[in-house]
Amino acid sequence: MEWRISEISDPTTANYLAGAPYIYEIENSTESGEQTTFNADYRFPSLSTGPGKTYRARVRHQDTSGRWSHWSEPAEFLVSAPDVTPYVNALRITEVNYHPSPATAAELSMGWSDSDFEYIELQNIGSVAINLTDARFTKGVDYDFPPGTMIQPGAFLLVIKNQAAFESRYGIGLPVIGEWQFDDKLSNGGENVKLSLGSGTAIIEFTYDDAAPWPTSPDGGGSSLTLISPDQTQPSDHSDPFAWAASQQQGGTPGSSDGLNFDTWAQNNGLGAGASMTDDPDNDGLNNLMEYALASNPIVDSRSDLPTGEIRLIEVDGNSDSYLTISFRRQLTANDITYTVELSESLEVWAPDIAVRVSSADNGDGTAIEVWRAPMPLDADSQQFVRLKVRN
Ligand SMILES: [Ca+2]
Ligand SMILES: [Ca+2]
Ligand SMILES: [Ca+2]
Ligand SMILES: [Ca+2]
Repeated sequence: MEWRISEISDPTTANYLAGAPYIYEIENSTESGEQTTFNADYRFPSLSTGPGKTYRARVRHQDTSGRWSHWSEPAEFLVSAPDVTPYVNALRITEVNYHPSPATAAELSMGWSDSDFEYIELQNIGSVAINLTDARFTKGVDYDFPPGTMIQPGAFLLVIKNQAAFESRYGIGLPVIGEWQFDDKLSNGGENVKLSLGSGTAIIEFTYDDAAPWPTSPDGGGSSLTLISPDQTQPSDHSDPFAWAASQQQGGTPGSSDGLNFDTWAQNNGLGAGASMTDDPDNDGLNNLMEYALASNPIVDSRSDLPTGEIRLIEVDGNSDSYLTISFRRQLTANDITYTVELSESLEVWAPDIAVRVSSADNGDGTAIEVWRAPMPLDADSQQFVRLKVRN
Protein backbone atom coordinates (compact mmCIF):
# COMPACT_ATOMS: atom_id res chain seq x y z
CA MET A 1 0.00 0.00 0.00
CA GLU A 2 0.96 3.63 -0.39
CA TRP A 3 -0.30 6.81 1.31
CA ARG A 4 -0.39 10.31 -0.07
CA ILE A 5 -1.19 13.69 1.48
CA SER A 6 -1.54 17.00 -0.39
CA GLU A 7 -2.43 20.54 0.50
CA ILE A 8 -5.32 22.08 -1.40
CA SER A 9 -6.37 25.70 -1.48
CA ASP A 10 -9.20 27.40 -3.36
CA PRO A 11 -12.08 29.72 -2.46
CA THR A 12 -13.97 26.88 -0.79
CA THR A 13 -11.21 26.01 1.70
CA ALA A 14 -10.73 27.66 5.08
CA ASN A 15 -8.32 30.60 5.34
CA TYR A 16 -8.17 31.14 1.58
CA LEU A 17 -6.82 34.61 0.78
CA ALA A 18 -8.76 36.28 -2.03
CA GLY A 19 -6.70 36.33 -5.20
CA ALA A 20 -4.12 33.79 -4.06
CA PRO A 21 -3.29 31.11 -6.59
CA TYR A 22 -5.15 27.85 -6.06
CA ILE A 23 -3.14 24.91 -4.79
CA TYR A 24 -4.05 21.66 -6.52
CA GLU A 25 -3.78 18.28 -4.93
CA ILE A 26 -1.61 16.91 -7.68
CA GLU A 27 1.01 19.66 -7.35
CA ASN A 28 2.42 19.16 -3.92
CA SER A 29 1.88 15.68 -2.57
CA THR A 30 3.94 13.96 0.09
CA GLU A 31 3.96 10.21 -0.46
CA SER A 32 4.73 7.43 1.97
CA GLY A 33 6.46 5.29 -0.63
CA GLU A 34 5.51 1.64 -0.96
CA GLN A 35 4.63 0.08 2.40
CA THR A 36 5.41 -3.61 2.23
CA THR A 37 3.34 -4.42 5.31
CA PHE A 38 -0.29 -3.45 5.81
CA ASN A 39 0.13 -0.16 7.62
CA ALA A 40 -3.16 1.49 8.52
CA ASP A 41 -1.45 3.85 10.99
CA TYR A 42 1.07 5.42 8.65
CA ARG A 43 2.40 8.67 10.13
CA PHE A 44 3.50 11.42 7.78
CA PRO A 45 6.36 13.62 9.00
CA SER A 46 4.83 16.55 10.89
CA LEU A 47 6.38 18.97 8.40
CA SER A 48 4.05 17.63 5.68
CA THR A 49 1.22 19.67 7.19
CA GLY A 50 0.80 23.09 8.71
CA PRO A 51 -1.91 24.55 10.97
CA GLY A 52 -4.74 26.39 9.24
CA LYS A 53 -4.24 24.59 5.93
CA THR A 54 -6.50 22.04 4.22
CA TYR A 55 -5.26 18.63 3.07
CA ARG A 56 -6.47 15.56 1.25
CA ALA A 57 -5.17 12.11 2.12
CA ARG A 58 -5.55 9.07 -0.10
CA VAL A 59 -4.32 5.51 -0.14
CA ARG A 60 -3.80 2.93 -2.90
CA HIS A 61 -3.04 -0.76 -2.93
CA GLN A 62 -1.07 -3.17 -5.04
CA ASP A 63 -2.20 -6.71 -5.75
CA THR A 64 -0.04 -9.84 -5.76
CA SER A 65 0.65 -9.42 -9.46
CA GLY A 66 2.03 -5.91 -8.94
CA ARG A 67 -0.92 -3.89 -10.30
CA TRP A 68 -1.75 -0.70 -8.38
CA SER A 69 -5.34 0.30 -7.63
CA HIS A 70 -6.55 3.83 -8.29
CA TRP A 71 -6.03 6.29 -5.45
CA SER A 72 -8.93 6.05 -2.97
CA GLU A 73 -11.54 8.76 -2.46
CA PRO A 74 -9.89 11.53 -0.40
CA ALA A 75 -10.29 12.23 3.28
CA GLU A 76 -10.22 16.04 3.43
CA PHE A 77 -9.43 17.93 6.62
CA LEU A 78 -8.31 21.23 8.06
CA VAL A 79 -5.24 21.02 10.32
CA SER A 80 -5.51 22.68 13.72
CA ALA A 81 -2.57 23.98 15.72
CA PRO A 82 -0.79 21.30 17.75
CA ASP A 83 -1.23 21.31 21.51
CA VAL A 84 2.09 22.65 22.68
CA THR A 85 1.09 22.86 26.35
CA PRO A 86 3.10 19.83 27.57
CA TYR A 87 6.17 21.13 25.72
CA VAL A 88 5.74 24.69 26.92
CA ASN A 89 5.36 23.57 30.53
CA ALA A 90 8.33 21.22 30.52
CA LEU A 91 11.00 22.65 28.25
CA ARG A 92 13.40 25.46 28.99
CA ILE A 93 16.39 26.72 27.03
CA THR A 94 18.78 26.82 29.96
CA GLU A 95 21.99 27.95 28.30
CA VAL A 96 23.05 29.73 25.12
CA ASN A 97 26.75 29.92 24.32
CA TYR A 98 26.41 32.36 21.43
CA HIS A 99 29.87 33.94 21.57
CA PRO A 100 32.41 31.49 22.99
CA SER A 101 35.85 32.66 24.03
CA PRO A 102 38.36 32.96 21.18
CA ALA A 103 39.87 29.86 19.64
CA THR A 104 43.34 29.06 20.97
CA ALA A 105 46.32 28.61 18.67
CA ALA A 106 45.81 24.84 18.78
CA GLU A 107 42.12 25.26 17.99
CA LEU A 108 42.87 27.65 15.16
CA SER A 109 45.26 25.09 13.73
CA MET A 110 42.31 22.67 13.53
CA GLY A 111 40.51 25.24 11.40
CA TRP A 112 38.10 26.27 14.17
CA SER A 113 37.00 29.73 15.22
CA ASP A 114 35.05 30.82 18.29
CA SER A 115 31.69 30.08 16.67
CA ASP A 116 32.57 26.40 16.30
CA PHE A 117 32.16 26.07 20.09
CA GLU A 118 28.60 27.40 20.20
CA TYR A 119 25.84 25.35 21.81
CA ILE A 120 22.27 25.56 23.04
CA GLU A 121 21.23 23.61 26.14
CA LEU A 122 17.66 22.41 26.68
CA GLN A 123 16.30 21.06 29.98
CA ASN A 124 13.10 19.21 30.86
CA ILE A 125 11.97 20.79 34.14
CA GLY A 126 8.75 18.75 34.13
CA SER A 127 7.98 15.42 35.72
CA VAL A 128 7.42 13.29 32.62
CA ALA A 129 9.61 12.47 29.64
CA ILE A 130 8.98 14.60 26.53
CA ASN A 131 9.20 13.25 22.99
CA LEU A 132 11.03 15.74 20.78
CA THR A 133 10.31 13.99 17.47
CA ASP A 134 8.23 16.90 16.17
CA ALA A 135 10.28 19.66 17.81
CA ARG A 136 12.81 21.73 15.90
CA PHE A 137 14.80 24.90 16.14
CA THR A 138 13.47 27.19 13.40
CA LYS A 139 15.07 30.53 14.26
CA GLY A 140 18.59 31.34 15.41
CA VAL A 141 19.68 27.97 14.11
CA ASP A 142 17.90 25.25 12.12
CA TYR A 143 17.79 21.82 13.68
CA ASP A 144 15.32 18.90 13.62
CA PHE A 145 15.52 16.41 16.48
CA PRO A 146 15.95 12.81 15.31
CA PRO A 147 12.71 10.77 15.42
CA GLY A 148 12.24 9.19 18.82
CA THR A 149 14.40 11.68 20.73
CA MET A 150 13.27 11.71 24.36
CA ILE A 151 14.27 14.15 27.09
CA GLN A 152 13.79 12.70 30.56
CA PRO A 153 12.59 14.71 33.58
CA GLY A 154 15.43 16.87 34.86
CA ALA A 155 17.68 15.91 31.95
CA PHE A 156 19.61 18.20 29.62
CA LEU A 157 20.15 17.97 25.86
CA LEU A 158 22.68 19.87 23.78
CA VAL A 159 22.36 21.03 20.20
CA ILE A 160 25.74 22.20 19.02
CA LYS A 161 27.59 23.82 16.17
CA ASN A 162 30.52 21.45 15.65
CA GLN A 163 30.91 18.14 17.44
CA ALA A 164 34.68 17.76 17.00
CA ALA A 165 35.33 21.29 18.24
CA PHE A 166 32.87 20.91 21.10
CA GLU A 167 34.41 17.64 22.29
CA SER A 168 37.89 19.10 22.18
CA ARG A 169 36.84 21.78 24.69
CA TYR A 170 34.28 19.97 26.80
CA GLY A 171 35.18 16.30 26.45
CA ILE A 172 33.04 13.39 25.39
CA GLY A 173 30.05 11.85 27.12
CA LEU A 174 27.92 14.98 27.35
CA PRO A 175 24.26 14.73 26.21
CA VAL A 176 24.86 16.05 22.69
CA ILE A 177 21.96 15.17 20.43
CA GLY A 178 23.32 16.67 17.23
CA GLU A 179 24.77 19.52 15.22
CA TRP A 180 22.58 22.22 13.78
CA GLN A 181 22.49 23.05 10.10
CA PHE A 182 26.03 23.34 8.84
CA ASP A 183 26.43 27.04 8.10
CA ASP A 184 24.24 28.40 10.93
CA LYS A 185 25.74 30.30 13.81
CA LEU A 186 24.36 32.25 16.73
CA SER A 187 24.83 35.98 16.26
CA ASN A 188 27.27 37.64 18.63
CA GLY A 189 25.02 40.69 18.73
CA GLY A 190 21.85 38.87 19.78
CA GLU A 191 19.11 37.30 17.74
CA ASN A 192 15.76 35.60 17.79
CA VAL A 193 15.82 31.94 18.87
CA LYS A 194 12.77 29.77 18.35
CA LEU A 195 12.03 26.20 19.34
CA SER A 196 8.96 25.07 17.43
CA LEU A 197 6.59 22.16 17.29
CA GLY A 198 5.71 20.93 13.82
CA SER A 199 5.95 23.55 11.15
CA GLY A 200 6.39 26.59 13.37
CA THR A 201 4.09 26.66 16.42
CA ALA A 202 6.30 28.23 19.11
CA ILE A 203 7.30 26.27 22.19
CA ILE A 204 9.92 28.83 23.24
CA GLU A 205 10.75 32.04 21.43
CA PHE A 206 12.90 34.91 22.62
CA THR A 207 15.53 37.36 21.46
CA TYR A 208 18.74 37.46 23.47
CA ASP A 209 21.06 40.45 23.45
CA ASP A 210 24.71 41.13 24.19
CA ALA A 211 24.05 44.55 25.73
CA ALA A 212 22.83 45.51 29.22
CA PRO A 213 20.48 44.81 30.87
CA TRP A 214 21.42 41.42 29.40
CA PRO A 215 24.56 39.94 30.99
CA THR A 216 27.46 41.08 28.82
CA SER A 217 30.28 38.71 29.72
CA PRO A 218 28.76 35.88 27.60
CA ASP A 219 29.61 38.10 24.62
CA GLY A 220 33.06 36.61 24.11
CA GLY A 221 34.13 37.04 27.73
CA GLY A 222 34.35 33.32 28.40
CA SER A 223 31.05 32.65 30.10
CA SER A 224 27.75 31.54 28.63
CA LEU A 225 24.25 32.97 28.91
CA THR A 226 22.58 30.88 31.61
CA LEU A 227 18.93 30.81 32.67
CA ILE A 228 18.65 31.44 36.43
CA SER A 229 16.83 28.75 38.44
CA PRO A 230 15.12 27.02 35.49
CA ASP A 231 12.75 25.14 37.82
CA GLN A 232 11.23 28.42 38.90
CA THR A 233 10.89 30.03 35.48
CA GLN A 234 7.91 30.55 33.24
CA PRO A 235 8.23 30.14 29.47
CA SER A 236 7.94 33.91 29.01
CA ASP A 237 10.98 34.43 31.26
CA HIS A 238 13.25 33.58 28.33
CA SER A 239 12.55 37.09 27.03
CA ASP A 240 13.42 38.72 30.36
CA PRO A 241 17.07 39.83 30.54
CA PHE A 242 16.93 39.56 34.33
CA ALA A 243 16.08 35.86 34.08
CA TRP A 244 19.59 35.23 32.69
CA ALA A 245 23.06 35.43 34.20
CA ALA A 246 26.59 34.85 33.03
CA SER A 247 27.61 31.30 33.87
CA GLN A 248 29.88 30.84 36.86
CA GLN A 249 32.00 28.30 35.06
CA GLN A 250 34.36 29.45 32.37
CA GLY A 251 32.97 28.09 29.09
CA GLY A 252 29.59 27.38 30.67
CA THR A 253 28.13 24.12 31.92
CA PRO A 254 26.96 22.18 28.87
CA GLY A 255 24.83 19.25 29.96
CA SER A 256 24.58 20.18 33.62
CA SER A 257 23.19 22.78 35.98
CA ASP A 258 25.05 25.96 36.82
CA GLY A 259 22.92 26.30 39.91
CA LEU A 260 23.92 26.51 43.53
CA ASN A 261 21.94 24.98 46.39
CA PHE A 262 21.95 25.72 50.10
CA ASP A 263 23.87 22.60 51.15
CA THR A 264 26.69 23.20 48.68
CA TRP A 265 26.91 26.85 49.65
CA ALA A 266 26.90 25.99 53.37
CA GLN A 267 29.78 23.55 52.93
CA ASN A 268 31.75 26.04 50.86
CA ASN A 269 31.23 28.82 53.38
CA GLY A 270 32.38 27.27 56.61
CA LEU A 271 29.06 25.97 57.94
CA GLY A 272 29.77 22.30 57.33
CA ALA A 273 27.41 19.55 56.28
CA GLY A 274 23.84 19.52 57.56
CA ALA A 275 23.74 23.22 58.45
CA SER A 276 20.33 24.54 59.39
CA MET A 277 18.74 27.33 57.41
CA THR A 278 17.27 28.90 60.49
CA ASP A 279 20.42 29.05 62.64
CA ASP A 280 22.37 32.28 63.03
CA PRO A 281 25.82 31.15 64.21
CA ASP A 282 27.41 34.61 63.85
CA ASN A 283 24.54 36.35 65.67
CA ASP A 284 24.20 39.09 63.08
CA GLY A 285 20.43 38.73 62.85
CA LEU A 286 20.59 37.06 59.44
CA ASN A 287 19.80 33.37 59.56
CA ASN A 288 21.75 31.07 57.30
CA LEU A 289 19.02 31.07 54.66
CA MET A 290 19.14 34.86 54.45
CA GLU A 291 22.95 34.85 54.43
CA TYR A 292 22.79 32.42 51.49
CA ALA A 293 20.21 34.54 49.66
CA LEU A 294 22.27 37.73 50.14
CA ALA A 295 25.58 35.96 49.44
CA SER A 296 26.92 37.22 52.76
CA ASN A 297 29.33 35.45 55.08
CA PRO A 298 27.45 33.19 57.51
CA ILE A 299 30.24 33.17 60.08
CA VAL A 300 31.14 36.87 60.02
CA ASP A 301 28.90 39.78 61.01
CA SER A 302 27.07 40.84 57.85
CA ARG A 303 25.03 43.77 59.02
CA SER A 304 26.79 45.96 56.46
CA ASP A 305 25.40 43.64 53.76
CA LEU A 306 21.76 44.12 54.71
CA PRO A 307 19.31 45.17 52.00
CA THR A 308 19.11 48.93 51.81
CA GLY A 309 15.92 50.93 51.62
CA GLU A 310 16.30 54.31 49.98
CA ILE A 311 14.26 56.99 48.27
CA ARG A 312 15.60 57.53 44.78
CA LEU A 313 14.77 59.77 41.89
CA ILE A 314 13.89 57.43 39.04
CA GLU A 315 12.70 58.20 35.53
CA VAL A 316 9.67 56.19 34.49
CA ASP A 317 8.01 56.81 31.13
CA GLY A 318 9.85 60.11 30.81
CA ASN A 319 8.92 61.43 34.28
CA SER A 320 11.39 61.67 37.13
CA ASP A 321 9.84 60.99 40.51
CA SER A 322 10.80 59.89 43.98
CA TYR A 323 10.31 56.20 44.56
CA LEU A 324 10.83 53.98 47.56
CA THR A 325 13.49 51.44 46.56
CA ILE A 326 15.26 48.47 48.04
CA SER A 327 18.61 47.18 46.88
CA PHE A 328 20.20 43.89 47.83
CA ARG A 329 22.82 41.42 46.68
CA ARG A 330 21.28 38.38 45.04
CA GLN A 331 22.77 34.91 44.80
CA LEU A 332 22.16 34.67 41.05
CA THR A 333 22.54 30.94 40.57
CA ALA A 334 20.66 29.74 43.66
CA ASN A 335 18.10 27.34 42.30
CA ASP A 336 16.34 26.44 45.53
CA ILE A 337 15.08 29.81 46.77
CA THR A 338 12.74 32.53 45.57
CA TYR A 339 13.02 36.25 46.20
CA THR A 340 9.95 38.44 46.58
CA VAL A 341 9.98 42.18 47.12
CA GLU A 342 6.85 43.16 49.04
CA LEU A 343 5.29 46.55 49.67
CA SER A 344 2.93 47.78 52.32
CA GLU A 345 1.30 50.99 53.46
CA SER A 346 0.29 49.59 56.82
CA LEU A 347 2.91 47.01 57.81
CA GLU A 348 -0.05 44.66 58.08
CA VAL A 349 -0.99 43.83 54.51
CA TRP A 350 1.91 43.15 52.15
CA ALA A 351 1.54 43.12 48.36
CA PRO A 352 3.96 40.65 46.76
CA ASP A 353 3.52 41.20 43.04
CA ILE A 354 3.66 44.93 42.45
CA ALA A 355 7.32 45.86 42.95
CA VAL A 356 9.23 46.69 39.77
CA ARG A 357 12.83 45.65 39.17
CA VAL A 358 14.84 48.72 38.21
CA SER A 359 18.21 47.12 37.57
CA SER A 360 20.38 44.08 38.12
CA ALA A 361 24.12 44.65 37.98
CA ASP A 362 26.03 41.39 37.56
CA ASN A 363 29.08 41.37 39.83
CA GLY A 364 30.65 38.61 37.75
CA ASP A 365 31.03 36.34 40.79
CA GLY A 366 27.63 34.70 40.75
CA THR A 367 25.97 37.63 42.48
CA ALA A 368 24.24 40.77 41.30
CA ILE A 369 23.07 43.96 42.96
CA GLU A 370 19.36 44.32 42.29
CA VAL A 371 17.32 47.47 42.78
CA TRP A 372 13.53 47.31 43.03
CA ARG A 373 11.05 50.15 43.38
CA ALA A 374 7.45 50.71 44.41
CA PRO A 375 5.07 50.84 41.44
CA MET A 376 3.95 54.39 42.20
CA PRO A 377 5.98 57.46 43.23
CA LEU A 378 5.92 58.56 46.85
CA ASP A 379 3.17 60.90 47.72
CA ALA A 380 3.34 63.23 50.68
CA ASP A 381 0.12 61.96 52.21
CA SER A 382 0.99 58.29 52.46
CA GLN A 383 3.61 56.01 53.90
CA GLN A 384 5.24 53.04 52.23
CA PHE A 385 7.29 50.15 53.52
CA VAL A 386 9.31 47.67 51.55
CA ARG A 387 10.74 44.28 52.52
CA LEU A 388 12.54 41.40 50.90
CA LYS A 389 11.15 37.91 51.48
CA VAL A 390 13.19 34.79 50.71
CA ARG A 391 11.61 31.36 50.64
CA ASN A 392 13.15 27.94 50.31
CA1 LIG B 1 28.47 33.46 17.56
CA1 LIG C 1 24.18 24.22 31.75
CA1 LIG D 1 24.09 35.05 60.42
CA1 LIG E 1 26.94 36.86 58.52
